[in-house]
Amino acid sequence: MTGPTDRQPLDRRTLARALSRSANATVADILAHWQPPRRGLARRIGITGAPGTGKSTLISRLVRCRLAHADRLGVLAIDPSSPYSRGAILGDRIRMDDVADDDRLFIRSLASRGAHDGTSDNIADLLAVMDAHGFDEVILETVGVGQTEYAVRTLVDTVVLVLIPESGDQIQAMKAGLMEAADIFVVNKCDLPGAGRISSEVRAVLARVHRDDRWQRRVVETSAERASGFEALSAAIMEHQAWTMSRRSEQEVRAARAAHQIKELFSRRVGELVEGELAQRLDRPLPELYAEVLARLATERG
Ligand SMILES: Nc1nc2c(ncn2[C@@H]2O[C@H](COP(=O)(O)OP(=O)(O)O)[C@@H](O)[C@H]2O)c(=O)[nH]1
Ligand SMILES: [Mg+2]
Repeated sequence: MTGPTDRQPLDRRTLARALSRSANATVADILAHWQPPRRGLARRIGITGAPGTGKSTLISRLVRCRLAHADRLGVLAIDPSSPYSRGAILGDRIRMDDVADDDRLFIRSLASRGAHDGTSDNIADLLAVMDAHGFDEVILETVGVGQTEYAVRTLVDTVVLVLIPESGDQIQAMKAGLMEAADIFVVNKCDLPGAGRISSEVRAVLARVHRDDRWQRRVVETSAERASGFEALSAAIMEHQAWTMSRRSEQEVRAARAAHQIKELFSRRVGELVEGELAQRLDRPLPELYAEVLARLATERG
């Protein structure tokens, strides 16, 4: 998947502008600015978990390991509460000086429409922009609030769920579906007391929750404080990537991503109509409304 000779240098300003535009775009804007993927499939790694579990900090450490495997590495954080900037995660002591100036790395945090209610319906569009810019790998940070994990599952190849020693109650309450949605479980901040107990609890839950694809889910302990666990996490990601890629062709992955994006675009376009032009006319029988939405869509050109 790597091969630096066949691509143009990364145009950071164009990319940054395209991402900002897509974060707030209407469906018509997205279609008007669509660009084909520039190279082979980028590996997509989703890092999800509750706010404050240390995802941004973890990613700033993980990118050092991932740069060994990518000539062009992107990080997209759909979490405006701890934005990245060049050199630091804003509001955080932890610096990323030794990677922030690396030309192979592009980091951006964005507010996503709906990010707070966990729907984040335009993440697919943002990832498509990254594809158009020829990344080898994209790491996506999302706040895990239930719904997002399921959306993220279909958008990325590898889902990493970040937990911390204080997540005890969360694990008890965790839905089986959530445990199924993740491929790798990180017990982060393992410098804090109780990390070992959480790891065992996660392993116990995993032993009970069956997954029919038979991937052996990993539990990895990490700590930015102790600078430990990131190589192990990176290795687990590689293992899962190899495993998943050996089961799905590039064509199948592309088709799944396209299916997700087209469904999102239609759902949003219908939302735009229902909340816009049709808002005053919703008191009609459902079949009539449906027919009107169809008729309107039929007059549109993508
Ligand atoms: N003790 C400890 N604190 C950490 C660690 N990693 C991050 N933190 C702290 O946890 C807080 C939240 O981190 P952040 O990366 O913004 O979390 P996010 O909201 O999940 O992205 C910050 O104050 C970090 O300094 C760690 O490994 N150990
Ligand atoms: Mg964050």
